[in-house]
Amino acid sequence: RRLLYQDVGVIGFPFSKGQPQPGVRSGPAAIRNAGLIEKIHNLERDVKDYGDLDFEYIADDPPYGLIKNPRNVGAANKKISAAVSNVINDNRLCISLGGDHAMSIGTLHGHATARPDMCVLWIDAHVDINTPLTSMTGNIHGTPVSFVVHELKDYVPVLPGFEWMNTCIHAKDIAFIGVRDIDPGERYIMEKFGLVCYSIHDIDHLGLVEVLKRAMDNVNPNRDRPIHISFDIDALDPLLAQSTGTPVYGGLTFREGMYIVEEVGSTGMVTGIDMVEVNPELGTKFEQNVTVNTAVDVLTAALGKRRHGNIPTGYVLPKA
Ligand code: NNH
Ligand code: MN
Ligand code: MN
Repeated sequence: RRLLYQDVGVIGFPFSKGQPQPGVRSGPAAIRNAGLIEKIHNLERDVKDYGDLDFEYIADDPPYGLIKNPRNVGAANKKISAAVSNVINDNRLCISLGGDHAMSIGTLHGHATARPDMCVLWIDAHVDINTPLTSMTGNIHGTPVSFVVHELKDYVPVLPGFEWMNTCIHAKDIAFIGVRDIDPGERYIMEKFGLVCYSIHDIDHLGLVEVLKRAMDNVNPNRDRPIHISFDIDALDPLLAQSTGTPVYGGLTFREGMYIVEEVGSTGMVTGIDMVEVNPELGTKFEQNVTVNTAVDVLTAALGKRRHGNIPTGYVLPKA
């Protein structure tokens, strides 16, 4: 299958202001230390490491209603958006390493700036579509989708720090998979705007093969649009991803997670991937290793590593 972008760019966003646990800042370093760049290189794809963005700290950042750190999160996402569109404009598939999920305001905005025809698969235990006014926690990582969907524009106030921002996708351009923890306001928004959501219940009922086929038919019926996969590690079961801020029991198995990214990756249309909410400071050392290694496995599978094996190029079969 021809790939829309053969070459890969990796960029790290050591960012934690969208939720209260600072350790998620170490996600990009842990994922790199587990050998991500080398493993992508081994897939015979050119890979460029753009390094980590650093974010200036805004000391005077009082909450907006319940919402914490609006200026820090807004300013960081402005930089994230520019960084992601820069990678994609270099004709590279952009891998964004997080960092908490608030950074996907910027990754989606930047991706849509470079590729306005892109669509989104949001793989998460949560739907992250609280508005700043429905959020019960005040953590922006529970709200990123509300900032980017055109149809929600009238329901999302312009937070301090977000003046630069505009909405960039339609409600019909995003599908959620793996959901099992949704707030009342989020459920209401999903119904009102007809957002497509496949919960863990749907996977139990229909099977993942059917769920993924339906999700792709919803957002990308002709398989001709660039795809952004926003992968929250908490989509996976806590057995695999205990080192994350809000684990929820009964998640995707390792095999289900791998199947999703292998299948979507094999369309050749993936142009952006977020790997978020990996917090290498939570859990035991064993749990940290399992979580980080699973994140790397998901990313390499999305880029073409196949469990049935990849045909080696230039292989010479030794003759007897
Ligand atoms: N829905 C909750 C909130 O808005 C939890 C969100 N937590 C996440 N999202 N990890 O992926 O705060
Ligand atoms: Mn999330
Ligand atoms: Mn989540």
